Parts: sequence; structure tokens; C-alpha cells
Amino acid sequence: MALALLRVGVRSAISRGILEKRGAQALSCSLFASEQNAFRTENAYQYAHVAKRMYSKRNVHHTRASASVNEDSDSDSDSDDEHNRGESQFWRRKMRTLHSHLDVNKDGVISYDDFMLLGERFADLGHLSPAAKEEFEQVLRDMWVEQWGEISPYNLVSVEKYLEEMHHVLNDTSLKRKCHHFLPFLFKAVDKDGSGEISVQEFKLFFQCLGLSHDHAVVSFTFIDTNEDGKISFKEFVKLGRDYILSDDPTRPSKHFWGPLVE
Ligand SMILES: [Ca+2]
Ligand SMILES: [Ca+2]
Repeated sequence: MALALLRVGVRSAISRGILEKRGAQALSCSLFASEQNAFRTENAYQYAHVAKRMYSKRNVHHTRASASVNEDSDSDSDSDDEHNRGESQFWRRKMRTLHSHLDVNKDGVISYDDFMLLGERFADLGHLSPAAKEEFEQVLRDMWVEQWGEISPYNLVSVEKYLEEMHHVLNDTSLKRKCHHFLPFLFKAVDKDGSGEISVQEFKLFFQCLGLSHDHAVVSFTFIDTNEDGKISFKEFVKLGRDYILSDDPTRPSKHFWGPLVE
């Protein structure tokens, strides 16, 4: 499924004329060769890289056309206009996607139970030792408190509440950072062996615990691994994770962070 979607994405990117005329023919030939090869081998990795290259091409144009973007900035003002963030249908779709994944038990609301279920799945599938499991759960507890506050069975977050709250914090300068403060905790949780980097295996395990396929994990991993060294660094993870939440721009690669967007 992911492979088919990527194939469509590659073709439509080419048909939209994103590639520059000069050299486009040669590049598209090599891309389609990669595409065919990926079909033969069912290699999601190759597909993801083809799609990512198309994004990179497109971003060159995007960057030229828009205000300059400071890649290394820690400021929240580097993403989009300062006003009216979170107004687009695209942004709402991204937030509904994130909500659906964090609602691990799929009862329609995000609750502390979801985080504990995620901890149990991660411990079981990842064969964590009791000590590692306890540490993982502590990180999830910290992440919950950071993002949602009180640990209580009555602290439930519906989709509507989530959209409303995220929209509010996004447009309030003093609260804006709060909406992505959970990312460092999540990074620590997903970095199972504590090496300071996330491997593709660790990321697959994380996606599996959220009910997402390994193919989707590979695609997201490839987009988040900006420097293509085969590992997701803390900086790469937080940068794209933050952009996913803050950006209204559907051309950003960060939209792949949490797998396919829900309808
Ligand atoms: Ca739930
Ligand atoms: Ca990397």
C-alpha cells in the first residue's frame, strides 16, 4: 500500500513539472529505474528514498520562492506565518492523525491508559527487561504530565478537544512551545538501547506499537533521517516532529512523520 502510494507520488511529482526541464529526462529515467527495481524487490527503503528525492527537488523551489528558512533555528517562528496557524484542513488532518495514533486503545479519546498500553506493547514486543520497562514507563509518565498535566482517569482528550487545544497553543506565543515539548521524551522512549540515536529497527518497533506497518515506519524513518546516515538523531527527530505540529504547509516532508494521514 505504502509502495503504491509512493509510486503515485513520484509520478505525480514528475507530471507536475517540479523537475527542471534540463536534466529532467535523465533524472526521471533513473528514478523510474529505481522504481521498477523497488517493485521487483518490494523494497520500501528504495521507494522512500525515491519519494524523498522528489521532495528535496521540490523544496529547492519552495525555498527559493518563499522567505528564507533557518534550518538550525530553535525558534518557533521559522515555520510559517506568525498568525492564524492551524487554520487549514491539512493541519487539522495532521492533528487528527496524531490523535488517532496516541489513542492507542482506539476508544476515541487520548488518556493515560493509552500511554501505559503503549508502554506494555513496547516492553512486550521489544523484549524489555523489567528495569528497562520501568524506565520506559517513567518516560511516558513524564511525557503525559508535560503534555496533558494531571494523571487521572478523568483526564480524557477527544479529537475536538485536541484540535481546539492545539490550535489555541499554536497561536499563543507563551504556550506555543508546550505543544511539541513531548518530542524529547518520545525520542528517549523510542531510542530503546539508549544510544542517543534511533535505528530503523527501533522506529519499526515504535510504529508497530502504534498499530502501523513496518513499511510505513521505513517511509517515515527515511524522511526524518534528513542527512541519510541511517539513524535518526535527536535533532532530526525534534525538528521534523515540531514541523509536523507547527506547519500548515503540505509540501513539507514533515507530514510523513506519523505515517499516512487519516481522511
Ligand atoms: Ca484511548
Ligand atoms: Ca540521521
